[in-house]
Amino acid sequence: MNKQKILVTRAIFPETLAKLGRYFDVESNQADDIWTKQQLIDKLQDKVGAFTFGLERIDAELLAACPTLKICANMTVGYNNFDLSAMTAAGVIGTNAPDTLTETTADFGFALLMATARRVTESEHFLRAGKWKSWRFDMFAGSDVHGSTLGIIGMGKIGQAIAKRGAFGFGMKVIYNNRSRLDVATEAACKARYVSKTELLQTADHIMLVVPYSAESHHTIGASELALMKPTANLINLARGGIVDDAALAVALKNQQIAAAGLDVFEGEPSVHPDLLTVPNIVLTPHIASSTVPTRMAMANKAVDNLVGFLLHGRAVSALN
Ligand code: 8YV
Repeated sequence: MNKQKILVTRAIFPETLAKLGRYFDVESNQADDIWTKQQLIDKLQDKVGAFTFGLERIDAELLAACPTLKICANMTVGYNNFDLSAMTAAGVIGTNAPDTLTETTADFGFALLMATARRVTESEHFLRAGKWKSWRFDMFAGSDVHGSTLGIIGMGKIGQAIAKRGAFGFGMKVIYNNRSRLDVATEAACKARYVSKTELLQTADHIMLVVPYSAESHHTIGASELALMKPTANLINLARGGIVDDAALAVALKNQQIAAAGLDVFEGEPSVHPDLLTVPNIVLTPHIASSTVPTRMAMANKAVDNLVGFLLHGRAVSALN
């Protein structure tokens, strides 16, 4: 029997392609070309499945042009690239990769928080530029992490893993805001206290954003929220571009309205707002929070399991619709 045809839209581990090749006739993109929407549509013409990376907009227009498509399997947790209602209407399922990157992303949240609070990249640039001539009492004096107040906006699995690191690893007071309050046992396990968004903005020393992107969470942090933050506070975004109004953040950083920011995600990435590149009190990374080899491998394996589960056995392991 002929194998079913699938498309892998970007470069991936050779092991992942080998695994997929056991079950499917695979067209891959190891050159890692960035396709236009029309190129993606053309490549999907005879395919029943797509291995996707959270970067390809799967909407009504694409679905109407790809009648053979049955499943799009993101190797990511976030799935704001899927128009799920259009997919459901077209009879196409979307899957994501839950429970593969929680701890790795929480680790990175702390990497960004530590680097931001302790001005790691700013001081490294200074050193590399040959500007370090002598010791000075306030050289790159930052803010403490231990014992401070950590405010988490978005208390899903990653938020909870960050809360535990803060409370138990760094002795931080953890407050959080979420669409719905956690049950008492989960709050106790994270040693976290529910507060209003306003209280969180006004009292946290470090604010960590881990909410999924949606129309509702667009610009969760804009000029008015930044105005509520302490002038000594740090803001960390490892959720999605668009959760923060990057232009407003650049102004707040420039005016030292807040102390510093650590950003792994950007509005319109891979483009970065030019003003964010010129302020010194910022740590910038290119959307790498989940990027360790074992975690990226686990994410890829989950997408494989979804494609195999659905196309060969009629059941995806983590269907979204
Ligand atoms: C991905 C992520 O690397 O899984 C997610 O939601 O944010 C990251 O792990 C990213 O989505 C790639 O597009």
